[in-house]
Amino acid sequence: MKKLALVLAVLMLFVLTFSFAAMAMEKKGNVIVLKAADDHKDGYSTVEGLKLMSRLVDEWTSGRIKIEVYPGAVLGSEKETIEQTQMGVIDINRVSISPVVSVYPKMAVLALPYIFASREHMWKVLDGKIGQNMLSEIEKVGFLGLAYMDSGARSFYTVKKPILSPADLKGLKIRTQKSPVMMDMVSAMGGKPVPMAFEEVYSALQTGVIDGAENNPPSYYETSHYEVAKYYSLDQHAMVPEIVLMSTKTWNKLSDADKNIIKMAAIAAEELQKKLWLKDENIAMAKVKAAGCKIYNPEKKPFMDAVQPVYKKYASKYMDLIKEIQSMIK
Ligand code: GTR
Repeated sequence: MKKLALVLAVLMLFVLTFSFAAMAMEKKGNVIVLKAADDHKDGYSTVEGLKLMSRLVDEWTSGRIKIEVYPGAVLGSEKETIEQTQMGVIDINRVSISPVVSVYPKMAVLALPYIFASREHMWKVLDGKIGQNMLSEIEKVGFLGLAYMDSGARSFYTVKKPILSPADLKGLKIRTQKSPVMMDMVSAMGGKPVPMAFEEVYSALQTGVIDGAENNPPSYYETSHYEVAKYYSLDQHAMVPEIVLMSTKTWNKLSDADKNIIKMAAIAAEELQKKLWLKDENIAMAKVKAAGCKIYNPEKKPFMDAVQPVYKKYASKYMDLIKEIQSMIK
């Protein structure tokens, strides 16, 4: 009996693996159809980037490769879509680097609090050897990176009182992305991290399940979190880049010429998104101010001091990398 169960389980695993592999890179006649996921809504800069990528690939392959863009987390929440990209169920996926850390721990260095001194510093690292090597190194875990996108800086927003220093976070339940490094950061500052899917945050803020969350201005605005958490403290604790992932299962089935086209289109998407980002940040800040949100600019030093334990934790493995990133500030 036990043997039969084992045989059945192995058979099931085989069928599942086979069908997932078959799912990667769907073909409709001679046309290759790729699914691209994003947890932001239509109109958000990252989605606009993916849509440009789709148009360019269509044009450059004369309609031989189509990229269907699915915004609004319709293919699943960020963590789920990362897993589905590893399995090849989703071909292309634009995500924040924070949750990628769970499957590729080295990426934590790019999500560390205050690791980047400015947007220029961040892009110098991403466009340089460190960032570019990581795009291909992550292939080990089932996807490669095609391009990065901008996500500005993340800051805290809360329902009942503003966060003016780490002491104000004491005892507060703060939603984090499903990411060890973001949870470590909130704990180090004295808050209680509550990992939760992006789509669940609005109602969690509304019902008091959490006291606050943290994100960049365009996300704070797009999700309407500003309606329920009106105190926005620009401590700018993390500039976490975003990444466009491509399943290796799909990638390996493409010709070199098609790989090149997809890579070039992703780079064009990155360029567009970076431009849109700057505009969207200003629009979001203006909108939330007009809606009556209270904006604060707390002194950053106490927040920087508070996150030192996070550096200690990651330094044991990635000290050289951290030092190299820090040496690129100027
Ligand atoms: C945003 C990011 C999303 C998601 C979200 C979150 O800044 O663009 O992909 O990671 O944060 O906090 O879950």
